Amino acid sequence: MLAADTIAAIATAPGEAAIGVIRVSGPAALAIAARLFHPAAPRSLEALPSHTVHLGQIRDPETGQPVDQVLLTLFRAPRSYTGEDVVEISAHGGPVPLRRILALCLAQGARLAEPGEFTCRAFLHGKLDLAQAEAVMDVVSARTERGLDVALGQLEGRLSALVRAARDAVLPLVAHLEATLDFPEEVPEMPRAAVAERIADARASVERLLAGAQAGRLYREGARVVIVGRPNVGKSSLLNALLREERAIVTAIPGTTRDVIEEGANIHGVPLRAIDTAGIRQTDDPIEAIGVQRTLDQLAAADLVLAVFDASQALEEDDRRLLERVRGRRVLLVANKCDLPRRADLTLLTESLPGVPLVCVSAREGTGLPALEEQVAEMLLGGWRGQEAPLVASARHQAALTAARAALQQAAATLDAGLPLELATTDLRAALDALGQVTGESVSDALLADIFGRFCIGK
Ligand SMILES: Nc1nc2c(ncn2[C@@H]2O[C@H](COP(=O)(O)OP(=O)(O)OP(=O)(O)O)[C@@H](O)[C@H]2O)c(=O)[nH]1
Ligand SMILES: [Mg+2]
Repeated sequence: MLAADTIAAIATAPGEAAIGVIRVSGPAALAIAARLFHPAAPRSLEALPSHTVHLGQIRDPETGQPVDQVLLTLFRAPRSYTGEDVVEISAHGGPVPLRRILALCLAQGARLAEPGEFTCRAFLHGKLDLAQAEAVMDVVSARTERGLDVALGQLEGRLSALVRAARDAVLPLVAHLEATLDFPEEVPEMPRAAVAERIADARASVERLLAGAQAGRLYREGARVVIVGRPNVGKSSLLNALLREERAIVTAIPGTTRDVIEEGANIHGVPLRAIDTAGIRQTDDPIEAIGVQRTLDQLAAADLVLAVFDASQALEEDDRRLLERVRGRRVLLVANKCDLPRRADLTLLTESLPGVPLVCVSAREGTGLPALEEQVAEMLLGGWRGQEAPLVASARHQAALTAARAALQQAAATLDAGLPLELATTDLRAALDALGQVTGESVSDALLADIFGRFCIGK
Protein backbone atom coordinates (compact mmCIF):
# COMPACT_ATOMS: atom_id res chain seq x y z
CA MET A 1 0.00 0.00 0.00
CA LEU A 2 3.06 2.27 0.00
CA ALA A 3 2.50 5.11 -2.39
CA ALA A 4 4.40 5.51 -5.61
CA ASP A 5 2.65 8.67 -6.68
CA THR A 6 3.17 12.24 -5.53
CA ILE A 7 0.32 14.14 -3.90
CA ALA A 8 -0.31 17.85 -3.49
CA ALA A 9 -2.87 20.01 -1.68
CA ILE A 10 -3.38 23.41 -0.13
CA ALA A 11 -2.69 22.77 3.56
CA THR A 12 -4.03 26.00 5.00
CA ALA A 13 -7.62 27.11 5.58
CA PRO A 14 -9.49 28.72 2.68
CA GLY A 15 -9.82 32.50 2.76
CA GLU A 16 -7.37 35.35 2.91
CA ALA A 17 -4.36 35.19 5.20
CA ALA A 18 -0.78 36.44 5.35
CA ILE A 19 0.57 33.05 4.33
CA GLY A 20 -0.84 29.95 2.71
CA VAL A 21 0.95 26.63 2.33
CA ILE A 22 0.91 24.11 -0.48
CA ARG A 23 2.22 20.72 0.48
CA VAL A 24 3.71 18.25 -1.98
CA SER A 25 4.73 14.75 -0.90
CA GLY A 26 6.08 11.74 -2.77
CA PRO A 27 8.99 10.56 -4.86
CA ALA A 28 8.55 13.32 -7.47
CA ALA A 29 8.04 16.18 -5.00
CA LEU A 30 11.49 17.70 -5.53
CA ALA A 31 11.42 17.30 -9.31
CA ILE A 32 7.99 18.93 -9.56
CA ALA A 33 9.02 21.83 -7.33
CA ALA A 34 12.25 22.29 -9.27
CA ARG A 35 10.33 22.90 -12.48
CA LEU A 36 8.22 25.65 -10.86
CA PHE A 37 10.56 27.26 -8.38
CA HIS A 38 13.24 29.77 -9.28
CA PRO A 39 15.47 30.45 -6.28
CA ALA A 40 16.62 34.01 -5.65
CA ALA A 41 20.16 32.73 -5.26
CA PRO A 42 20.73 30.49 -8.27
CA ARG A 43 21.25 26.86 -7.29
CA SER A 44 19.70 23.55 -8.06
CA LEU A 45 16.82 22.62 -5.80
CA GLU A 46 17.57 18.92 -6.07
CA ALA A 47 21.05 19.49 -4.64
CA LEU A 48 19.86 21.44 -1.60
CA PRO A 49 20.06 19.78 1.82
CA SER A 50 17.02 18.61 3.79
CA HIS A 51 15.32 20.90 6.31
CA THR A 52 16.27 24.13 4.55
CA VAL A 53 14.19 27.14 3.50
CA HIS A 54 14.66 29.08 0.26
CA LEU A 55 13.33 32.35 -1.10
CA GLY A 56 12.31 32.45 -4.73
CA GLN A 57 9.62 32.76 -7.33
CA ILE A 58 7.06 30.31 -8.64
CA ARG A 59 6.78 30.66 -12.40
CA ASP A 60 4.50 29.00 -14.90
CA PRO A 61 6.88 26.72 -16.80
CA GLU A 62 4.80 27.08 -20.00
CA THR A 63 4.85 30.87 -20.18
CA GLY A 64 7.64 31.85 -17.80
CA GLN A 65 5.08 34.14 -16.07
CA PRO A 66 5.74 34.76 -12.34
CA VAL A 67 2.87 33.47 -10.15
CA ASP A 68 4.00 34.43 -6.65
CA GLN A 69 6.99 35.07 -4.47
CA VAL A 70 7.37 32.21 -2.02
CA LEU A 71 9.44 30.48 0.62
CA LEU A 72 10.10 26.87 -0.15
CA THR A 73 10.90 24.37 2.61
CA LEU A 74 12.51 21.08 1.79
CA PHE A 75 12.30 17.82 3.72
CA ARG A 76 13.96 14.73 2.39
CA ALA A 77 12.71 11.20 3.04
CA PRO A 78 12.55 9.69 5.55
CA ARG A 79 12.90 12.76 7.80
CA SER A 80 9.59 14.39 6.91
CA TYR A 81 6.00 14.42 8.10
CA THR A 82 4.96 11.69 5.66
CA GLY A 83 8.30 9.89 5.58
CA GLU A 84 8.58 10.79 1.89
CA ASP A 85 10.25 13.69 0.11
CA VAL A 86 8.15 16.72 1.03
CA VAL A 87 8.15 20.26 -0.30
CA GLU A 88 6.13 22.97 1.40
CA ILE A 89 5.58 26.14 -0.57
CA SER A 90 4.65 29.12 1.64
CA ALA A 91 2.97 31.58 -0.67
CA HIS A 92 0.84 34.66 -0.12
CA GLY A 93 -2.29 33.40 1.54
CA GLY A 94 -4.91 34.31 -1.03
CA PRO A 95 -7.11 31.80 -2.80
CA VAL A 96 -5.92 32.83 -6.28
CA PRO A 97 -2.14 32.42 -5.84
CA LEU A 98 -2.63 29.21 -3.84
CA ARG A 99 -4.94 27.64 -6.39
CA ARG A 100 -2.63 28.62 -9.26
CA ILE A 101 0.41 27.10 -7.60
CA LEU A 102 -1.54 23.94 -6.79
CA ALA A 103 -2.74 23.74 -10.41
CA LEU A 104 0.88 24.01 -11.59
CA CYS A 105 1.92 21.19 -9.27
CA LEU A 106 -0.88 19.04 -10.64
CA ALA A 107 0.06 19.92 -14.23
CA GLN A 108 3.60 18.73 -13.45
CA GLY A 109 2.33 15.30 -12.45
CA ALA A 110 1.22 15.51 -8.84
CA ARG A 111 -2.19 14.15 -7.89
CA LEU A 112 -4.64 16.09 -5.69
CA ALA A 113 -4.40 14.57 -2.20
CA GLU A 114 -7.39 12.83 -0.64
CA PRO A 115 -8.57 14.07 2.77
CA GLY A 116 -6.05 13.03 5.43
CA GLU A 117 -3.75 11.42 2.88
CA PHE A 118 -0.56 13.10 4.15
CA THR A 119 -1.23 11.81 7.66
CA CYS A 120 -2.28 8.43 6.29
CA ARG A 121 1.08 8.18 4.53
CA ALA A 122 2.81 9.17 7.76
CA PHE A 123 1.01 6.23 9.40
CA LEU A 124 1.84 3.81 6.59
CA HIS A 125 5.50 4.82 6.75
CA GLY A 126 5.55 4.25 10.49
CA LYS A 127 6.08 7.90 11.42
CA LEU A 128 3.01 7.77 13.65
CA ASP A 129 0.87 4.94 14.95
CA LEU A 130 -2.85 5.05 14.31
CA ALA A 131 -3.85 6.65 17.62
CA GLN A 132 -1.21 9.33 17.08
CA ALA A 133 -2.38 9.96 13.53
CA GLU A 134 -5.96 10.36 14.72
CA ALA A 135 -4.77 12.85 17.34
CA VAL A 136 -3.57 15.21 14.61
CA MET A 137 -7.20 16.03 13.87
CA ASP A 138 -8.03 16.38 17.57
CA VAL A 139 -5.19 18.85 18.11
CA VAL A 140 -6.55 20.99 15.30
CA SER A 141 -10.14 20.84 16.52
CA ALA A 142 -9.45 21.08 20.29
CA ARG A 143 -11.88 23.49 21.87
CA THR A 144 -10.25 24.13 25.22
CA GLU A 145 -6.71 24.16 26.62
CA ARG A 146 -7.35 20.96 28.52
CA GLY A 147 -8.83 19.38 25.39
CA LEU A 148 -5.59 20.28 23.63
CA ASP A 149 -3.56 18.65 26.42
CA VAL A 150 -5.52 15.42 25.96
CA ALA A 151 -5.02 15.49 22.18
CA LEU A 152 -1.31 16.25 22.54
CA GLY A 153 -0.87 13.39 25.01
CA GLN A 154 -2.27 11.13 22.31
CA LEU A 155 -0.19 12.71 19.54
CA GLU A 156 2.99 12.27 21.55
CA GLY A 157 2.17 8.59 21.93
CA ARG A 158 1.48 8.53 25.67
CA LEU A 159 -1.89 6.87 25.14
CA SER A 160 -0.37 4.42 22.65
CA ALA A 161 2.31 3.49 25.18
CA LEU A 162 -0.33 2.39 27.70
CA VAL A 163 -2.26 0.43 25.09
CA ARG A 164 0.92 -1.18 23.86
CA ALA A 165 1.87 -2.16 27.41
CA ALA A 166 -1.38 -4.08 27.68
CA ARG A 167 -0.72 -5.62 24.28
CA ASP A 168 2.81 -6.59 25.29
CA ALA A 169 1.42 -8.47 28.29
CA VAL A 170 -0.81 -10.59 26.03
CA LEU A 171 1.40 -11.05 22.97
CA PRO A 172 3.87 -13.59 24.48
CA LEU A 173 0.95 -15.59 25.87
CA VAL A 174 -0.65 -15.91 22.46
CA ALA A 175 2.68 -16.78 20.87
CA HIS A 176 3.33 -19.41 23.51
CA LEU A 177 -0.14 -20.96 23.46
CA GLU A 178 -0.19 -21.10 19.69
CA ALA A 179 3.21 -22.78 19.71
CA THR A 180 1.89 -25.30 22.25
CA LEU A 181 -0.99 -26.08 19.90
CA ASP A 182 1.32 -26.46 16.91
CA PHE A 183 4.12 -28.41 18.65
CA PRO A 184 2.57 -30.00 21.75
CA GLU A 185 5.61 -32.22 22.31
CA GLU A 186 8.32 -29.60 22.11
CA VAL A 187 6.91 -26.56 23.90
CA PRO A 188 6.72 -26.83 27.69
CA GLU A 189 3.42 -25.82 29.28
CA MET A 190 3.46 -22.35 30.84
CA PRO A 191 2.57 -22.30 34.56
CA ARG A 192 -1.13 -21.39 34.94
CA ALA A 193 -0.33 -18.82 37.62
CA ALA A 194 1.99 -16.95 35.25
CA VAL A 195 -0.65 -16.91 32.52
CA ALA A 196 -3.31 -15.71 34.95
CA GLU A 197 -1.02 -12.97 36.21
CA ARG A 198 -0.35 -11.62 32.73
CA ILE A 199 -4.03 -11.61 31.87
CA ALA A 200 -4.76 -9.78 35.11
CA ASP A 201 -2.09 -7.17 34.29
CA ALA A 202 -3.54 -6.55 30.86
CA ARG A 203 -7.05 -6.36 32.26
CA ALA A 204 -6.00 -3.82 34.86
CA SER A 205 -4.38 -1.60 32.20
CA VAL A 206 -7.45 -1.79 29.98
CA GLU A 207 -9.75 -1.02 32.93
CA ARG A 208 -7.69 2.03 33.83
CA LEU A 209 -7.90 3.32 30.26
CA LEU A 210 -11.63 2.75 30.06
CA ALA A 211 -12.20 4.45 33.40
CA GLY A 212 -10.93 7.73 31.98
CA ALA A 213 -12.74 7.41 28.68
CA GLN A 214 -15.80 9.35 29.73
CA ALA A 215 -13.70 12.31 30.83
CA GLY A 216 -11.56 12.07 27.70
CA ARG A 217 -14.56 12.09 25.43
CA LEU A 218 -16.02 15.07 27.24
CA TYR A 219 -12.79 17.00 26.68
CA ARG A 220 -12.83 16.09 23.03
CA GLU A 221 -16.49 16.26 22.13
CA GLY A 222 -17.86 18.67 24.71
CA ALA A 223 -20.77 18.06 27.05
CA ARG A 224 -24.39 18.97 26.47
CA VAL A 225 -25.56 20.81 29.55
CA VAL A 226 -29.29 21.48 29.34
CA ILE A 227 -30.99 24.10 31.53
CA VAL A 228 -34.60 23.23 32.33
CA GLY A 229 -37.29 24.50 34.69
CA ARG A 230 -40.77 25.94 34.71
CA PRO A 231 -41.25 29.37 33.10
CA ASN A 232 -39.67 32.44 34.70
CA VAL A 233 -37.38 30.67 37.18
CA GLY A 234 -34.34 32.31 35.52
CA LYS A 235 -33.05 29.73 33.03
CA SER A 236 -32.09 32.30 30.42
CA SER A 237 -30.52 34.48 33.10
CA LEU A 238 -28.47 31.47 34.19
CA LEU A 239 -27.36 30.76 30.61
CA ASN A 240 -26.26 34.37 30.21
CA ALA A 241 -24.41 34.24 33.53
CA LEU A 242 -22.56 31.06 32.52
CA LEU A 243 -21.65 32.55 29.14
CA ARG A 244 -20.91 35.95 30.63
CA GLU A 245 -22.83 37.58 27.83
CA GLU A 246 -26.43 38.59 27.21
CA ARG A 247 -27.13 35.79 24.78
CA ALA A 248 -30.77 34.96 25.59
CA ILE A 249 -33.66 37.37 26.07
CA VAL A 250 -34.65 37.77 29.71
CA THR A 251 -37.98 39.31 30.73
CA ALA A 252 -40.31 39.11 33.69
CA ILE A 253 -42.94 37.52 31.45
CA PRO A 254 -43.23 33.75 31.87
CA GLY A 255 -42.82 31.98 28.54
CA THR A 256 -40.18 34.36 27.15
CA THR A 257 -37.95 31.64 25.69
CA ARG A 258 -39.75 29.64 23.06
CA ASP A 259 -36.95 27.98 21.18
CA VAL A 260 -33.78 26.15 22.12
CA ILE A 261 -30.75 28.44 22.52
CA GLU A 262 -27.37 26.75 22.32
CA GLU A 263 -23.94 28.30 22.85
CA GLY A 264 -20.40 27.09 23.44
CA ALA A 265 -18.87 27.66 26.86
CA ASN A 266 -15.80 26.51 28.74
CA ILE A 267 -16.10 25.36 32.33
CA HIS A 268 -12.85 24.28 33.95
CA GLY A 269 -11.46 23.25 30.58
CA VAL A 270 -14.47 21.18 29.53
CA PRO A 271 -15.99 22.47 26.33
CA LEU A 272 -19.73 22.70 26.84
CA ARG A 273 -22.77 23.23 24.75
CA ALA A 274 -24.87 25.24 27.21
CA ILE A 275 -28.50 24.90 26.18
CA ASP A 276 -31.33 27.14 27.35
CA THR A 277 -34.85 25.87 26.80
CA ALA A 278 -38.48 26.93 26.93
CA GLY A 279 -40.00 26.57 30.39
CA ILE A 280 -41.86 23.29 30.81
CA ARG A 281 -45.53 23.77 31.64
CA GLN A 282 -48.94 22.70 30.41
CA THR A 283 -49.92 25.18 27.72
CA ASP A 284 -52.62 25.77 25.10
CA ASP A 285 -50.40 28.06 23.05
CA PRO A 286 -49.32 25.98 20.03
CA ILE A 287 -45.98 27.81 19.64
CA GLU A 288 -45.10 27.36 23.29
CA ALA A 289 -46.17 23.71 23.08
CA ILE A 290 -43.61 23.12 20.32
CA GLY A 291 -40.98 24.79 22.53
CA VAL A 292 -41.87 22.48 25.41
CA GLN A 293 -41.54 19.45 23.14
CA ARG A 294 -38.10 20.66 22.03
CA THR A 295 -37.12 21.04 25.67
CA LEU A 296 -38.07 17.43 26.30
CA ASP A 297 -35.98 16.33 23.29
CA GLN A 298 -32.98 18.25 24.65
CA LEU A 299 -33.49 16.70 28.04
CA ALA A 300 -33.25 13.25 26.50
CA ALA A 301 -29.88 14.05 24.85
CA ALA A 302 -28.29 15.84 27.82
CA ASP A 303 -24.98 14.84 29.41
CA LEU A 304 -25.96 16.90 32.42
CA VAL A 305 -29.25 18.58 33.35
CA LEU A 306 -29.42 21.78 35.36
CA ALA A 307 -32.89 21.72 36.91
CA VAL A 308 -33.66 25.30 37.94
CA PHE A 309 -36.14 26.38 40.62
CA ASP A 310 -37.17 29.80 41.90
CA ALA A 311 -36.17 29.92 45.55
CA SER A 312 -38.14 33.13 46.12
CA GLN A 313 -41.47 31.42 45.54
CA ALA A 314 -43.19 28.41 46.97
CA LEU A 315 -42.62 25.34 44.79
CA GLU A 316 -45.42 24.65 42.34
CA GLU A 317 -46.96 21.67 40.67
CA ASP A 318 -44.79 22.27 37.54
CA ASP A 319 -41.69 22.10 39.78
CA ARG A 320 -42.77 18.78 41.20
CA ARG A 321 -43.40 17.41 37.73
CA LEU A 322 -39.92 18.51 36.67
CA LEU A 323 -38.40 16.62 39.59
CA GLU A 324 -40.10 13.49 38.32
CA ARG A 325 -38.91 14.09 34.76
CA VAL A 326 -35.26 14.37 35.73
CA ARG A 327 -35.25 11.51 38.20
CA GLY A 328 -32.51 9.01 37.36
CA ARG A 329 -30.73 11.46 35.06
CA ARG A 330 -27.35 13.04 35.70
CA VAL A 331 -28.82 16.20 37.22
CA LEU A 332 -27.87 19.15 39.38
CA LEU A 333 -30.52 21.07 41.35
CA VAL A 334 -30.17 24.84 41.04
CA ALA A 335 -32.09 27.11 43.42
CA ASN A 336 -32.06 30.52 41.73
CA LYS A 337 -33.00 34.02 42.89
CA CYS A 338 -31.27 33.44 46.22
CA ASP A 339 -30.75 37.20 46.47
CA LEU A 340 -34.48 37.46 47.31
CA PRO A 341 -36.12 36.30 50.55
CA ARG A 342 -36.57 32.55 50.41
CA ARG A 343 -40.07 31.11 50.14
CA ALA A 344 -39.34 27.74 48.57
CA ASP A 345 -38.89 24.71 50.76
CA LEU A 346 -35.56 23.49 49.37
CA THR A 347 -35.51 20.36 51.50
CA LEU A 348 -38.40 19.20 49.33
CA LEU A 349 -36.03 19.26 46.36
CA THR A 350 -33.21 17.35 47.99
CA GLU A 351 -35.57 14.87 49.64
CA SER A 352 -37.30 14.00 46.40
CA LEU A 353 -33.96 13.42 44.61
CA PRO A 354 -31.69 11.98 47.30
CA GLY A 355 -27.99 12.22 46.56
CA VAL A 356 -28.43 14.91 43.92
CA PRO A 357 -26.43 18.05 44.77
CA LEU A 358 -28.18 21.39 45.25
CA VAL A 359 -26.54 24.75 44.59
CA CYS A 360 -28.03 28.12 45.55
CA VAL A 361 -27.30 30.92 43.11
CA SER A 362 -28.41 34.30 41.98
CA ALA A 363 -28.13 34.40 38.22
CA ARG A 364 -28.85 38.11 38.36
CA GLU A 365 -26.12 38.98 40.89
CA GLY A 366 -23.70 36.20 39.99
CA THR A 367 -23.50 34.79 43.51
CA GLY A 368 -23.05 31.07 43.79
CA LEU A 369 -21.89 30.73 40.18
CA PRO A 370 -18.32 29.60 40.98
CA ALA A 371 -19.78 26.88 43.20
CA LEU A 372 -22.17 25.90 40.42
CA GLU A 373 -19.38 25.67 37.85
CA GLU A 374 -17.30 23.68 40.30
CA GLN A 375 -20.15 21.25 40.79
CA VAL A 376 -20.77 20.96 37.01
CA ALA A 377 -17.10 20.11 36.41
CA GLU A 378 -17.15 17.65 39.30
CA MET A 379 -20.24 15.86 37.99
CA LEU A 380 -18.88 15.67 34.45
CA LEU A 381 -15.30 14.71 35.25
CA GLY A 382 -15.29 13.34 38.78
CA GLY A 383 -11.82 12.23 39.80
CA TRP A 384 -10.37 12.87 36.33
CA ARG A 385 -10.09 16.62 36.81
CA GLY A 386 -6.55 17.86 36.52
CA GLN A 387 -5.25 14.31 36.08
CA GLU A 388 -2.07 14.06 34.07
CA ALA A 389 -2.74 10.54 32.83
CA PRO A 390 -3.40 10.21 29.10
CA LEU A 391 -7.10 9.84 28.42
CA VAL A 392 -8.96 7.78 25.87
CA ALA A 393 -10.90 10.42 23.96
CA SER A 394 -12.41 8.73 20.94
CA ALA A 395 -15.45 6.50 20.63
CA ARG A 396 -13.47 4.21 18.34
CA HIS A 397 -10.76 3.61 20.94
CA GLN A 398 -13.34 3.15 23.66
CA ALA A 399 -15.13 0.49 21.59
CA ALA A 400 -11.88 -1.34 20.84
CA LEU A 401 -10.84 -1.32 24.49
CA THR A 402 -14.27 -2.52 25.57
CA ALA A 403 -13.91 -5.45 23.18
CA ALA A 404 -10.43 -6.15 24.56
CA ARG A 405 -11.78 -6.12 28.10
CA ALA A 406 -14.54 -8.59 27.23
CA ALA A 407 -12.08 -10.95 25.56
CA LEU A 408 -9.67 -10.79 28.51
CA GLN A 409 -12.52 -11.44 30.93
CA GLN A 410 -13.49 -14.48 28.90
CA ALA A 411 -9.91 -15.76 28.92
CA ALA A 412 -9.67 -15.26 32.68
CA ALA A 413 -12.95 -17.15 33.14
CA THR A 414 -11.57 -20.07 31.14
CA LEU A 415 -8.57 -20.22 33.45
CA ASP A 416 -10.67 -19.85 36.60
CA ALA A 417 -12.83 -22.75 35.46
CA GLY A 418 -9.74 -24.94 35.40
CA LEU A 419 -10.10 -25.60 31.67
CA PRO A 420 -7.03 -26.32 29.52
CA LEU A 421 -4.94 -23.22 28.80
CA GLU A 422 -5.24 -23.67 25.04
CA LEU A 423 -8.96 -22.92 25.27
CA ALA A 424 -8.09 -19.32 26.16
CA THR A 425 -6.08 -18.83 22.97
CA THR A 426 -8.94 -17.56 20.79
CA ASP A 427 -9.99 -14.97 23.37
CA LEU A 428 -6.44 -13.79 23.93
CA ARG A 429 -5.95 -13.42 20.19
CA ALA A 430 -9.21 -11.40 20.05
CA ALA A 431 -7.92 -9.15 22.86
CA LEU A 432 -4.67 -8.68 20.96
CA ASP A 433 -6.53 -7.69 17.81
CA ALA A 434 -8.79 -5.28 19.65
CA LEU A 435 -5.82 -3.56 21.29
CA GLY A 436 -4.05 -3.46 17.94
CA GLN A 437 -6.97 -1.59 16.48
CA VAL A 438 -6.21 1.39 18.70
CA THR A 439 -2.59 1.72 17.69
CA GLY A 440 -3.02 0.33 14.19
CA GLU A 441 -1.23 -3.04 14.29
CA SER A 442 -4.45 -4.71 13.23
CA VAL A 443 -6.58 -2.53 10.97
CA SER A 444 -8.23 -3.06 7.62
CA ASP A 445 -7.88 -0.75 4.63
CA ALA A 446 -11.58 0.07 4.95
CA LEU A 447 -11.08 1.27 8.51
CA LEU A 448 -8.12 3.41 7.47
CA ALA A 449 -10.16 4.94 4.64
CA ASP A 450 -12.94 5.69 7.11
CA ILE A 451 -10.62 7.28 9.68
CA PHE A 452 -8.58 9.43 7.32
CA GLY A 453 -11.60 10.31 5.17
CA ARG A 454 -12.77 12.50 8.05
CA PHE A 455 -9.66 14.63 7.93
CA CYS A 456 -9.49 17.79 5.86
CA ILE A 457 -7.66 17.91 2.56
CA GLY A 458 -4.04 18.91 3.01
CA LYS A 459 -3.72 17.30 6.44
N1 LIG B 1 -34.00 38.71 41.79
C1 LIG B 1 -33.65 37.87 40.82
N2 LIG B 1 -34.31 37.86 39.67
C2 LIG B 1 -33.94 37.01 38.71
C3 LIG B 1 -32.84 36.15 38.87
N3 LIG B 1 -32.70 35.42 37.76
C4 LIG B 1 -33.69 35.82 36.91
N4 LIG B 1 -34.42 36.78 37.50
C5 LIG B 1 -35.58 37.48 36.91
O1 LIG B 1 -36.60 36.54 36.65
C6 LIG B 1 -37.29 36.85 35.45
C7 LIG B 1 -37.27 35.68 34.50
O2 LIG B 1 -35.92 35.45 34.08
P1 LIG B 1 -35.58 34.59 32.80
O3 LIG B 1 -34.12 34.38 32.83
O4 LIG B 1 -36.17 35.20 31.60
O5 LIG B 1 -36.34 33.26 33.17
P2 LIG B 1 -36.59 31.97 32.26
O6 LIG B 1 -36.61 30.80 33.17
O7 LIG B 1 -35.66 31.95 31.12
O8 LIG B 1 -38.07 32.24 31.77
P3 LIG B 1 -38.81 31.65 30.46
O9 LIG B 1 -37.92 31.83 29.30
O10 LIG B 1 -40.01 32.48 30.38
O11 LIG B 1 -39.13 30.24 30.76
C8 LIG B 1 -36.62 38.10 34.91
O12 LIG B 1 -37.33 39.24 35.31
C9 LIG B 1 -35.25 38.07 35.55
O13 LIG B 1 -34.68 39.33 35.70
C10 LIG B 1 -32.13 36.20 40.12
O14 LIG B 1 -31.15 35.47 40.36
N5 LIG B 1 -32.59 37.08 41.05
MG1 LIG C 1 -35.95 31.95 29.15
